[in-house]
Amino acid sequence: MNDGGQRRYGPLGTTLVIIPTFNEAENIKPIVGRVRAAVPEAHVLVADDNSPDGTGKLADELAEDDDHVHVLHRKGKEGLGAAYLAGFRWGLDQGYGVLVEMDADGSHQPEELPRLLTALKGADLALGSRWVPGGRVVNWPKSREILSRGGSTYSRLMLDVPLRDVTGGYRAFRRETLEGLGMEEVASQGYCFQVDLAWRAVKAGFHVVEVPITFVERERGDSKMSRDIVAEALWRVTSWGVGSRVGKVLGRG
Ligand SMILES: Nc1nc2c(ncn2[C@@H]2O[C@H](COP(=O)(O)OP(=O)(O)O)[C@@H](O)[C@H]2O)c(=O)[nH]1
Ligand SMILES: [Mg+2]
Repeated sequence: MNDGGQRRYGPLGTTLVIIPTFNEAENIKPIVGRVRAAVPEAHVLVADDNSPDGTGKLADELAEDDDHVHVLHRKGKEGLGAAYLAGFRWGLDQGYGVLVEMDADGSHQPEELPRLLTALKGADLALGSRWVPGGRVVNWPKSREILSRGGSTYSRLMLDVPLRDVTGGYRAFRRETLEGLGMEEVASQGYCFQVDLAWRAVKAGFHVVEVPITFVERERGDSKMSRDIVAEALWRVTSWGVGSRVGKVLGRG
């Protein structure tokens, strides 16, 4: 990772906030409204996996009334990672300069987005971080906190990634960063998708900064977190870590 000290960063360009949804009918209108109020110049893309609860239709209603709101209808539930990749591709094709990841459930507060974008002015990627000084979590059971902190620490040690919150999903990318990290090869889902992208950005030499955020546990709807998502992250991170160590020993580091 370079320190960014010598780099000159170009202007940010227009921001697209990508919100992946699966069964977020109670959350979609409030979250889109909050993004539009917090950063009025930004556009929003809802990437919905054909939610049975009608989230996609509610998003269409928002898009009808607001030319800054767009909807990507996907055929079925394929996981968070696939929804983001499709959203990124859509945003890059449309020419957006900044692509933001944000959950629909209010955990990532739109009111904190201006701080992420300010940090991105001097970086390639800004990560909203719960585990740097000033970052925190509200209403999380201790078990989730232990899992999240443990997952970040394990990933940091396995992958040599100098970041405190590697699994977080509130992030702002410059378009050049997404274009330069080999997005086409990303196959991981869930938390692992976030680790994968952060690790790729660090390996590609991009300047990654962490911005403290207050993460608020969802009040409405259900979490899609599952044992499978945790298991996927554990095995992938372990195999990447072992693979990269073996590569270094063989001189291919
Ligand atoms: N499009 C799409 N969105 C998903 C999928 N799984 C989760 N999400 C969304 O990803 C965001 C984070 O998921 P969430 O259930 O809150 O996970 P948690 O915060 O780790 O408990 C929410 O906006 C979900 O609606 C999926 O398979 N497809
Ligand atoms: Mg959530």
